[in-house]
Amino acid sequence: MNTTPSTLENFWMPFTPNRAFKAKPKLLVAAKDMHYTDADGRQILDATSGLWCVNAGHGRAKITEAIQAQSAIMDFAPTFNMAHPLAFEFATKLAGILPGDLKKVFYTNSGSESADTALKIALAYQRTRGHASKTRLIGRERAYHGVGFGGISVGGIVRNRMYFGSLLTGVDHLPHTHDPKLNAFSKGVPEHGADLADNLERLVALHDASTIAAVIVEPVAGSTGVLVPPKGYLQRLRALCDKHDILLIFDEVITGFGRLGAAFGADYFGVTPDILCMAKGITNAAVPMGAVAVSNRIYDTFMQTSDTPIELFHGYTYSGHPLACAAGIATLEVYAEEGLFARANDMAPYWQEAVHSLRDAPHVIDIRNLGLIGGIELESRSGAPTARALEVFDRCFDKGLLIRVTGDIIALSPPLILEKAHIDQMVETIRAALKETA
Ligand code: PXG
Ligand code: PLP
Repeated sequence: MNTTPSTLENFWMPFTPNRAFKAKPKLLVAAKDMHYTDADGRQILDATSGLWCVNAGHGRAKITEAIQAQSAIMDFAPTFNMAHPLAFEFATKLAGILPGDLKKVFYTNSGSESADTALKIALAYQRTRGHASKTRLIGRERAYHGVGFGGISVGGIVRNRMYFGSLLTGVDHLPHTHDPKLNAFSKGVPEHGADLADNLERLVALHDASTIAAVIVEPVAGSTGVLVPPKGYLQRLRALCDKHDILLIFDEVITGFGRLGAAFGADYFGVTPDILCMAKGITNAAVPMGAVAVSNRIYDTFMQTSDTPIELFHGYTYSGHPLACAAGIATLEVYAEEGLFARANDMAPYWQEAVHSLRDAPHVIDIRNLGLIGGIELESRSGAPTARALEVFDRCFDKGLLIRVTGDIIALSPPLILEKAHIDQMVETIRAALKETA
């Protein structure tokens, strides 16, 4: 296989310093289980599951074979006014593991589309049931809900918002839950800050509940640097949403499919939202796919009260793509056959101790973890935020380890199939890279 592209000029890379990358490219050419192979033939241990998505590890034969077989049987079928059996079969299988009464599944192709779809369903639901004034959407500071206009509007990462005009109107934000003064180096769920959920009362007092459609949160904020919700916070948010007749949306694009040691974050925290966003691990990332699960109550409201034959004016050409459904069904089988969600849960205590053993490494100012997620926050260099973490990223890659950095935070989310020896290698490589970094 020729692994050297003739030129790097034409691909505008997403969320990447293109100029720096093209001066010193990092190319991955193959992947199996816990490892990538890079263009130099080196084995790179994957501590990020690609981008939080390859939960069952890379190149799983069952998933590959399902995609290959389906692509030979039927490449594509529309799901507008038409469908194919796998789309229903996969929805039924997803319903089997989804929490509570979240049993109706709308397909998308990514997490961004899932976030925008969830917000649109929330708005249409309020209108359909006769609460047309409930149009306001509440997000959270430091949230990531992808890059669509809905997602960046309720999102809370300044650079993802500031270049893109006025965004959606009628959006407000809860404060984020990160409080290093009280919670630094918390193992698992931090003790302090459940009362931050009470900011929803403040927003209700400001806007009135009759104008608020939905609140959207990530159960654990991933992309912004692993912010674990304080003990009792999500429960409190659920209670306040119930009190004020506001829909609660969980964006489980990262926390879904075993990342926390349960099928969903909702299961882990024992809090069921009204709408739940999925992507990434839904197909083990082998074919792009996302989905939004809604409660039976929401779906039934559309079916019973819609005054038009089409109940929801929304959908994507590739909603329920046959290859994605085939990959998804095979993925759920791999998760179940190998008990990977339980495995993640069993591995979590070892993971926690290993990640927290970096507490005394140079530059480390906080460590956070939950399930098989780890966040290691470094002190920023004065005048050069992100520089230190990017150097650690490069050093780790040179040492055969793929990590993810966001700001000056190292975010880890390994495949759920990992062994203790992989955890040891990850932690020792990061420790060595930190020691070499000024
Ligand atoms: N919601 C959440 C909670 C996410 O984490 C999205 C939506 C968007 O999904 P798509 O498939 O449109 O990218 C995400 C994606 C990182 C990183 O390094 C995180 C994501 C994507 C890329 C990088 O933290 N999360
Ligand atoms: N743009 C144009 C011109 C289209 O015709 C379509 C779909 O038919 C879209 C965008 C939306 O594409 P998708 O359904 O893949 O999101």
